[in-house]
Amino acid sequence: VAWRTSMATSPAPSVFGPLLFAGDLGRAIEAAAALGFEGIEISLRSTAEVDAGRLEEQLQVVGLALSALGSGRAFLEEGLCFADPDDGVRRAAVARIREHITLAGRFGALVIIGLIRGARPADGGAEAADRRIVRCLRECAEAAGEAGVGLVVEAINRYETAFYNTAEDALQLLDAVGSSRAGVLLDVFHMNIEEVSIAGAVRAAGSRLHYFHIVDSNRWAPGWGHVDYSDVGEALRSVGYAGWVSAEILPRPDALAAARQARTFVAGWATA
Ligand code: LER
Ligand code: MN
Repeated sequence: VAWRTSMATSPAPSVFGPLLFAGDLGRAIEAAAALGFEGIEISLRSTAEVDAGRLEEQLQVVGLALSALGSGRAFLEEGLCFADPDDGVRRAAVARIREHITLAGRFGALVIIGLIRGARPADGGAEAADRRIVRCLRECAEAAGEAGVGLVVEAINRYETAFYNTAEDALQLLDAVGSSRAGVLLDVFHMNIEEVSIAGAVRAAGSRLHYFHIVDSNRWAPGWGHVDYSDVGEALRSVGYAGWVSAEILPRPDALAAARQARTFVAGWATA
């Protein structure tokens, strides 16, 4: 197998921790290319944070792809989300994703639907919040379909959101949305908290697994925690996974050391 390896970064510093070289896209691109990554993933609050033409040029020079655009920062930093009872907030959240889709289309990248779903239902109205999420996501899936862009729904642990914590939850959301094109994103950090078995979750997602966040139990680079990655690799192979493995990891002990560990780790792991 040849999983393509990516590294998650951001053009701006963020309260969202597991990003490398956040605030310095140039440095992120340079480091990723030098270490042998094939792509970068960009966590974007808004597409206004990047100049698409310049990004295209920067990536082209070093031969990197854009694997995916993250969207959680729009929630964490601005409170935009699908679950919000306020129409205007939901519309703004969907508008952001539409902009992400347009930008992603230019690069053949996926768009990640994670925390943009929201964190908690307002006033305990879980079912109403859920209906809003499904409706918003349906709109995004339609826009993505028209643009030929892939959407991935990420399962996120219970401490960050009440909505869709496990692979099974994320698969159910896809079913509710009814999009055959959208897939799930599984993140080893979240799976370590939520799943009975990480390998089991990967197998349950099967061909609907379209993107994968590699990271260890402590959110450090893979290999620096206690996840059994040989199990994870075997599960990915068993479902014929052929997508990206993207390192969404804390910059510990520092960004460069973390990036180097992730890249070196994948080199050994993916061929084991
Ligand atoms: C994002 O990829 C993630 O893993 C979440 O914890 C926050 O969006
Ligand atoms: Mn993730």
